[in-house]
Amino acid sequence: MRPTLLFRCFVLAIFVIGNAEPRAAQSPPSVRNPSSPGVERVSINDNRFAAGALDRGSLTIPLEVREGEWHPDGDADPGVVVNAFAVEGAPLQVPGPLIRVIEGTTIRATIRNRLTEPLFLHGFYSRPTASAEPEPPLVIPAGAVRQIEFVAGAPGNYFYWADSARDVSLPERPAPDTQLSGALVVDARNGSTNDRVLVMTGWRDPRVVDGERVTVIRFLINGKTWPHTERLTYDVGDSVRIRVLNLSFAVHPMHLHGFYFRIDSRGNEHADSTFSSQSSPHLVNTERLPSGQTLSLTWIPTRPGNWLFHCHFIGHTQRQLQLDGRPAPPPDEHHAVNHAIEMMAGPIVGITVRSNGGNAARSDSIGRRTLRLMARVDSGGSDTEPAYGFSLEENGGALPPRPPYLPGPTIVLQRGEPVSITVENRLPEATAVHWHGIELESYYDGVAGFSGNGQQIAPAIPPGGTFEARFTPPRSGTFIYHTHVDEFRQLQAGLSGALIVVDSRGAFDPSRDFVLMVTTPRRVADANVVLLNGTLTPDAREMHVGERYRLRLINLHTYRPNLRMRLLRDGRLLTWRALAKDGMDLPSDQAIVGPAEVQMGNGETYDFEFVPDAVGEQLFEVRGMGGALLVSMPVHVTAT
Ligand SMILES: [Cu+2]
Repeated sequence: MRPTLLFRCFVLAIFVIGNAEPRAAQSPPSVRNPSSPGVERVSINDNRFAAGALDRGSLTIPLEVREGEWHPDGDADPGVVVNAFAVEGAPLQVPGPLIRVIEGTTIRATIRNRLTEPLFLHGFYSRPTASAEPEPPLVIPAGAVRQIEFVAGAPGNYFYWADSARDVSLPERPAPDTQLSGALVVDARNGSTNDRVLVMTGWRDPRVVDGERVTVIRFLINGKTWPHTERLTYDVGDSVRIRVLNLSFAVHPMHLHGFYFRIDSRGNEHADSTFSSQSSPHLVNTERLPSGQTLSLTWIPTRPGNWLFHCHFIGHTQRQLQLDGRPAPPPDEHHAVNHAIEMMAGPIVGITVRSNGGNAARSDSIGRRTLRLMARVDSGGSDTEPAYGFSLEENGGALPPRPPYLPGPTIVLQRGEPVSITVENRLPEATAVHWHGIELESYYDGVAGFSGNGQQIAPAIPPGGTFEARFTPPRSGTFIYHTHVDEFRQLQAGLSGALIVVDSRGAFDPSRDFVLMVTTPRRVADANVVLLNGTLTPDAREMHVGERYRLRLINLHTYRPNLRMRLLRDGRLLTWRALAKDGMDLPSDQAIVGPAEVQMGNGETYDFEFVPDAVGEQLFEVRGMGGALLVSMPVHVTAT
């Protein structure tokens, strides 16, 4: 194992913890080896089948809570003891049994508490609630059983959850209670049930290993971590419908590779808002999903291949400590070939889209604009905190020709113009580049060891190697290019940049087009601030009164999913007009003027139009959770 891995595990423990401190472990870790004799195994619930018995408008569902051994990684890997729900007499399930009924159905549930502590049960009530708040929990003493009857109200994605011993909020539950969660889906009378329900949970266990305090963390989708999560399979042209419920303790900005998806609803435990079919579509490729929130999405895959749907909080998708607190085992020597399977973990779903027999789009290199993107070692790095960066070459000389290579050069492409970008790896380690937000063929998508189709899978680029990516960007907007190999390390080292697509190449004017990209500082010592366009101290920019400026905001930080970007004068927010989200132009009813502030998860981009109306000093600032100022950039506004 490289020394950097151990160091990174320590760093990760700092950065993947959510906003609520878990209770310290009172007892030795409850980690069990596979197949501990006499211990009940928890089964994985893929949420495809509703639990309970339906009869003439009533659902009868007998539930109980017991203790069992759950295997969040592979089935042959160690497990941990957790409390979980089961249909009475049936195996325990993580996530809990799916309760799914048509609106108006009466739900008759019994819940038996087989734990030795009282159970606090949340979520068994009609929606919407009278108070517009979640209803208080039902307390079930140890060993007791309770009956609950309620009518499933408004259609939507809801959930139930519980904790034992003492009642805390959903994100504050201690490790053994984190999997006491299940989906409660209420379908409209005429609604389609041809969809998938993905319940995201989290598990974290603080403990002391070899005298050091560590926190072991897992983020799951339907009870498993990548690569053990279910692989979803569709055909080109299918209508993919997915309901995502974040019942974990952290924010997950969920990113789909290669396509936009339509957000159809957003909700929480007690309320859901379905966007009207009359309103304009909400099209994104990344949606920030805080703890306790839900969404429904629709997506029609039009290109075959392997695609990822994953959390873009990179700390969550990095390999974690083993369940007992020891460092993750070293990756196989061939991980450069098998990167996606070996080097990623956590809340990731792989989606295979099968070709429907039509010819795949051809991508020969005739008539393509040719660029060369070089991943290079930058100045000022160290073994534990490497400094990497990109330089860009077209028709000869590279920009920049020598260090520093931070920030990554902005790549400006023209909509509809075929491009070939050869990525050349001059690093001492493997890498690959993902074209984040670009609608392209899977093989060029940049997830080493995963992107591609059938037997043709894109490899990582070994040191000294190259990979040619070919695509034709179909729309103008603000996108990102970044490494998709060993991302926590390589992104922090500097391997990212802005990818701007414009209607015509001359349309990009850096004096009016402001790319404002936030990334992680290279040194952990700078972790209380962030980089804006590659620097902690950005130079002032100039604007003129009455002119139109396009602000292209990008959050590509590895672990700050709550950044607030603001534009102020004299301490007061200015106003701007929303133009685009994730590179997709907003329909006119969403392209509205509002206060110049936006909250951004990792992997999101937003475009705003700003017209200064007075001379003076303005400030663009980036703040974190709790309002801490992370970086700021002065803007001088002068007369035209
Ligand atoms: Cu996440």
